[in-house]
Amino acid sequence: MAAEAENPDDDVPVTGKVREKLVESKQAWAREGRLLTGNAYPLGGDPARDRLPPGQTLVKDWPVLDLGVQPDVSPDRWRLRVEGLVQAPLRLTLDEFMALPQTELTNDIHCVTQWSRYDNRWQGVRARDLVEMARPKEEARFVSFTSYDGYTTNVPLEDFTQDEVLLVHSWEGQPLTRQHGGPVRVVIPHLYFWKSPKWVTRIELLRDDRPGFWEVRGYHNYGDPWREERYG
Ligand SMILES: Nc1nc2c(c(=O)[nH]1)N[C@H]1C(S)=C(S)[C@@H](COP(=O)(O)O)O[C@H]1N2
Ligand SMILES: [Mo]
Repeated sequence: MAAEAENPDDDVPVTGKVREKLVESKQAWAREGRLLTGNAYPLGGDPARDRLPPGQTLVKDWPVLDLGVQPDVSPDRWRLRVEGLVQAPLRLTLDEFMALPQTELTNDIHCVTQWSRYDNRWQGVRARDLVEMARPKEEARFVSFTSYDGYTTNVPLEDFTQDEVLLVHSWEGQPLTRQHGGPVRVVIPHLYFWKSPKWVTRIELLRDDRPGFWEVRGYHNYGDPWREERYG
């Protein structure tokens, strides 16, 4: 998977190989509807009452999940672009990103492979602030993310601009490690964690939705953990 070859300063070395077997087995699970409990909200698990979504198990450690490829994004090479249907496209260096207003938030994360982790303390920049800086055009409805490992995912713009959505550079007061997506990843805590791209470099605003890596391989297009939207 190539990084942005047309921009030499965006080019970062990638180590590891995409684990095709893992991708295949996750795809097969999606086809078979594995892990579904049939206890989804609104008939089962209730977000107002239960902190843990249906079918999830609480973990203390923070698992690492990716395609087997971990890009080595040095801080001086990292760029964040906000483009597409915007009036003022952004292209930020890490220093410029760190100089934006900072927010600290604590929230829970839920992975489709059934682990959840409570009380993750993040520091970063609110997604909404970034989007406002880029001045979205009227027609913008969806967001497509691209990462340095070639991973893509998608969410509606109105989900990306919710209060609790951050582009994070720190976790528990420490810089986000490379394995968890450092220097900067997205965290969208109200959706399954595959919707939170690590090593993010491009945020594109779109009129029409553009399903990402897992979305075209059988995962749900939206991914609400309370409704057990694991597969689509
Ligand atoms: N760039 C990128 N982002 C990604 C992934 C990936 O493979 N590449 N995997 C997704 C999945 S499936 C999950 S569960 C979370 C895992 O994040 P973690 O390794 O920090 O727990 O990252 C998501 N974001
Ligand atoms: Mo995941």
